[in-house]
Amino acid sequence: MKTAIITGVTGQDGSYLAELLLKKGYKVYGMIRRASTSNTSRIDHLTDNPNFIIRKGDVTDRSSIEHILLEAEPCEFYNLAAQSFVPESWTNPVYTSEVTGIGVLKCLEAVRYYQEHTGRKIKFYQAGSSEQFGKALEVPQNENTPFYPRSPYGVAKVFGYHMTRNYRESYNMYALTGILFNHESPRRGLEFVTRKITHTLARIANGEETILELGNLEARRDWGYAKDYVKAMWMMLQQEEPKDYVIATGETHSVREFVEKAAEYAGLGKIKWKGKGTNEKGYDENNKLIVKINKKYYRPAEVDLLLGDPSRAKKELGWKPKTSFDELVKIMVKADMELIKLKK
Ligand code: NAP
Ligand code: F7E
Repeated sequence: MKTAIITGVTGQDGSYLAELLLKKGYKVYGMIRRASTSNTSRIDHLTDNPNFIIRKGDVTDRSSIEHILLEAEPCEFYNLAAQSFVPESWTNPVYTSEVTGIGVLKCLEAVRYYQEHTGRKIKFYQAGSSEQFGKALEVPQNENTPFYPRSPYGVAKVFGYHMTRNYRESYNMYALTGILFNHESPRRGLEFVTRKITHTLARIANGEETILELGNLEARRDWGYAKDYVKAMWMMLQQEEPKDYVIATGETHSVREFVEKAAEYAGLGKIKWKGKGTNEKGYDENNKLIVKINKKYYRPAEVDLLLGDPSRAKKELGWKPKTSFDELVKIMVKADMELIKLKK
């Protein structure tokens, strides 16, 4: 039986990856950190599985990583833990660097030490991000595109990427970074733009008096489906040779397009836009105000256009995204419509 450790198992990707590995017959150790109230809603359905083991830990505490390694004796280690919300990284840049950047180094050091002292080998996956490309120096972005991060989060991910590569090259470790473009799902946190849109529009469609307040409608992202993307993480670690891979759909859409599509799926009709810039407003088919702009959602430095080129992953891993942009929006709207109705 193969054993894997997942840090960040309570998050969107961690929960899907845990499901995938359990289905493949793995024993999965999920690292969770202490919270004053329960935050395990994404993995509660897995806790009855005897092959799913939860252990307390924190990637800023190397000893906690070592304890889990010694108990689990894994063959794969997926480091998904991060302070992953970009705006928060301007509010708490040092904290973000400690978790999202130095946390990677602590995992790598713990794995290196474990390997040296036990003689066992571990395959290490680092959750990299398209935010490493930031103010992209070429379009589309591939594994050779230079990095130009635009937030403390992006900088921390670049640090994690270089450390992972250096541990691979210096210590001959099987360690790689998946450079994943945005991927979404009904399990996405509510503050990220896609889920904020689908959840708020579902509330509006359900008769709640609320307005969707957004920032930059023109920002463009390459959005895929998280379930497709965790498969790519696993596929990367099944290769003979450790290599970094870009995982993306190769398609880009604006925040505006996402809102328009989501409104249609939520039964609010075609949005009519009026006004310009921060005064722009969106109305549903009954001329009810449903979208407005709030300056506070603009960022100090924006990443205007991210578009990935997943050719290497297609060729070498045989991976390709299965879920289209339209399907993704539909899945998310449907799930939020059901969730809101359940809550009522
Ligand atoms: P997420 O939902 O925000 O999950 C982050 C996870 O990290 C949560 O389980 C969180 O635990 C945990 N965590 C935070 N700080 C920690 C610490 N100090 N020690 C241990 N665990 C900690 O993120 P996601 O969307 O699943 O993304 C997974 C990874 O991929 C992250 O590294 C993210 O930066 C990266 N990434 C995501 C995307 C994307 O589009 N989703 C794209 C590229 C890269 P709590 O539940 O306790 O907060
Ligand atoms: O923003 C614009 C905003 O917060 C997307 C993380 O998983 O993917 C994610 O980072 C875009 C930005 O994701 C609002 O300005 C407009 O241009 O959903 P987001 P992100 O910053 O791209 C990368 C790959 C990661 O690695 C990260 O961990 O949408 N936008 N209005 C808004 N964004 C938010 N959050 N809220 C708004 O109201």
